[in-house]
Amino acid sequence: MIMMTTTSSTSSLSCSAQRQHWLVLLALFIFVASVLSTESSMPTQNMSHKERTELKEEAREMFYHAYRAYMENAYPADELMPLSCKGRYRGVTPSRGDMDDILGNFSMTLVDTLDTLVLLGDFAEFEHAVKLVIRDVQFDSDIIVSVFETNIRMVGGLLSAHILSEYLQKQADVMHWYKGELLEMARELGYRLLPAFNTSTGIPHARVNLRLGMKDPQLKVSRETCTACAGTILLEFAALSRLTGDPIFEVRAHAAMDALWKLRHRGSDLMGTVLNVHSGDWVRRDSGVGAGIDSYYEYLFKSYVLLGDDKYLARFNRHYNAVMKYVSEGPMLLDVLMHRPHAKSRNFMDSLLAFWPGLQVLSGDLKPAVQTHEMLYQVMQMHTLIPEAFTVDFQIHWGQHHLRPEFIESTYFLYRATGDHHYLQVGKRALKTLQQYTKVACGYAAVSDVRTGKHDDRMDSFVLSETFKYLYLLFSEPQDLIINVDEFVFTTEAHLLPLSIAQLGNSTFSFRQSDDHNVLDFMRTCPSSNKLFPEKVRKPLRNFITGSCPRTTGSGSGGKRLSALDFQASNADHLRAVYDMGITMVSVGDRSQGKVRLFHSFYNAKSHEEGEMGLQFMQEMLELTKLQSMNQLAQLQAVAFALDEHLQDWTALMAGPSHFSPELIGEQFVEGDLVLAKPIRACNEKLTNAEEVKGKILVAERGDCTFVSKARLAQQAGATALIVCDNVPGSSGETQPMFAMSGDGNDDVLIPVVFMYSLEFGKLSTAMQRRPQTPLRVRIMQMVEFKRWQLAKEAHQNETAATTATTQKPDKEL
Ligand code: DMJ
Repeated sequence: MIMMTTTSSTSSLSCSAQRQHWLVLLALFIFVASVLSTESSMPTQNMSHKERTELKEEAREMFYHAYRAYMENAYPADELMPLSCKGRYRGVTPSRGDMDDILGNFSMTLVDTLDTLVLLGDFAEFEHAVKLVIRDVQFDSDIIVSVFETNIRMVGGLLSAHILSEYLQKQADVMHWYKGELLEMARELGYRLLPAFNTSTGIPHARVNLRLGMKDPQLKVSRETCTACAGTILLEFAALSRLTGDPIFEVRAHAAMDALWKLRHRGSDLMGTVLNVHSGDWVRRDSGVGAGIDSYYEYLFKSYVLLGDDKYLARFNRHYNAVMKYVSEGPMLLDVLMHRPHAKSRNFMDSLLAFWPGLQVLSGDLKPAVQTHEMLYQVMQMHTLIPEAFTVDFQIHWGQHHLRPEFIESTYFLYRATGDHHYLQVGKRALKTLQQYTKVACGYAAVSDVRTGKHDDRMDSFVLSETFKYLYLLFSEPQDLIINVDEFVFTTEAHLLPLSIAQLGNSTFSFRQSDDHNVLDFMRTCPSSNKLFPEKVRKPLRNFITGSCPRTTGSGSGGKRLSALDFQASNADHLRAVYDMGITMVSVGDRSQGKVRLFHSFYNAKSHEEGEMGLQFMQEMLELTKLQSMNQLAQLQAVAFALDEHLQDWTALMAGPSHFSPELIGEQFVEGDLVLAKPIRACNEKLTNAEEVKGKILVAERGDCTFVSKARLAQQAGATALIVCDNVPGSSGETQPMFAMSGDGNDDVLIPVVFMYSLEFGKLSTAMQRRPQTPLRVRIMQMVEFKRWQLAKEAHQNETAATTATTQKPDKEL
């Protein structure tokens, strides 16, 4: 019998690009191991009907708290500024640069919010709000806006409100006065966006002037747009054409999609993120599923669902296969270069990609959806709120949190697909976290850095149109809702477009299969459009999200052997395969430490063949564990100090490195006296003891500002290194994963910077207090080097002792 123990209690640390490959491998492995140790592997507690109803009502209250704050303090502005408690107006409120291109002084938050009111069953407020929009909103403004944002928030908002107004007229016998005014407004706005489509490729410009079209002199130089910006038009424009009978919108949107498709890399089938609308040249060739491209994929798939055109499914499937081949790395999704897809182009993920599991659920590929969602959930638990971007070892890359909906959206779709109450529990946690950390007196405020929890004066319109809508839907039962959401497609801004739109017909294009799509391409994929007739797919979402692609095989005699690297502890098939191979898993010690012991026995294996496979699996696991600990040790830093006055006897405390400071490699070390920063958080403009700091190693406490800003202050004061100690009492590297501190992308910090948890730092601090008159001398180095140094010292002492022993006669005969 083979027995081994592995652990997930330490996390990988990243200091250099060369290590990226290992990091990916390691992060995957750690993820797998940690899945065993977290609540996700435990049977989820079912949520009672009572609790679910309470949470639904809490989601409703959250919506109203934000909605009222906007209506009472900001309307008719586009957005509420929740800290100043007033409206944000374009051209009036100080500009935030390009970010303000979403604002058109057209009461965006109210328009974006209309259909949420219907889902909440508040027909009176919906009717009132529709009247306000018809009365107050106008588009004839000399303002440059983003085509993409105006389309998804305004055109989409107006269209779904129009559809629901007509629906309520029939179903609830209200709003009899309504005569299609919102549809007319959507048509007008659509026309104002159309000049952006006059490019040689047909791919729309990123921005347009609402009054002057592309004649605005500022737009003369306009060239670049993002893939998502150009590829997230079709749902709204098709609905607009079908509802108004005016084909122009749908024609333009199809043309843009066709032009984009032609720009894919013919070898990899991947797309970049930024392109030139005139030449069609790629400006950024990074290819992932997050910022810059996200909703392009979403609209390919949903265009097929809404419009029934096979070519969009074929295109989606081609891209999807490419993404799963090159971008997907276990549960992670990492950008590659479209023309060199085997090379990762960045080592972090952005929070926008959290929509991807939701899309995978809709397309029927449930397993990877569950995995990526689980990873995101762990990132959320680690940082309280999902940061705008995080590294492959799940550290913060960009610390903002904009109250985005994507993670909750995926949670909702996963719950609908699986019925697993785990997703209700995840939703509950997300809801409570928003309540605790983002609720302010005047609405909900984004967070400028999840490390400090500091609020930002912004509440984007998608908070009301998406975040709270998906939260409410998650906890609702079908009978709570006036409409059957399964009969609708959710746009990327969560606006509802009915599947019946396809029946309105289309006079703009034929359903002919275009030549560049090989039918076999999508027969090989899952779901296969060969088996799924479009009408069937357009039926209730539930019907097409129950299956999942056979992405992994078990160990059964005919199947491929499950390797340790592929093993996913959250995958029931894998657990069964491992069991059949004669391997038993037992959690040891505290589950939170994630220690799992694996036993292998031929007697327990289903067959001799599977027993052999089990043996191989155990050997691979051992190799992985070895790699894991070697890698961790190599990157772990040590803060060493002498236990005696003669600097003979040294001990080392565990510390973590940073992504933004030079790495101490091999025999390199920094030695110096310790000095505490004044003030201890080192966030002010200057240290009050800057003179004393020169030439010493500074100690600062975590909190109030970023790690890198503390480092800059230390460097400015002339410190030779910085130790940041944790601000959470009792934390320790023995029980928590060590991590590498993230920076802000700049490389101006030239002194080494390390992080210590509280218990380890406590030991250092005790040593300092023991000899208050003499400064404590420490050495910062790689932990592995410290160990080597100690071994060499011991060997030397032994040698000396041996030499002495041969030259001196012992006092006693031994
Ligand atoms: C929303 O406006 C839409 O979901 C868009 O597709 C992506 N960004 C925001 C939410 O994060």
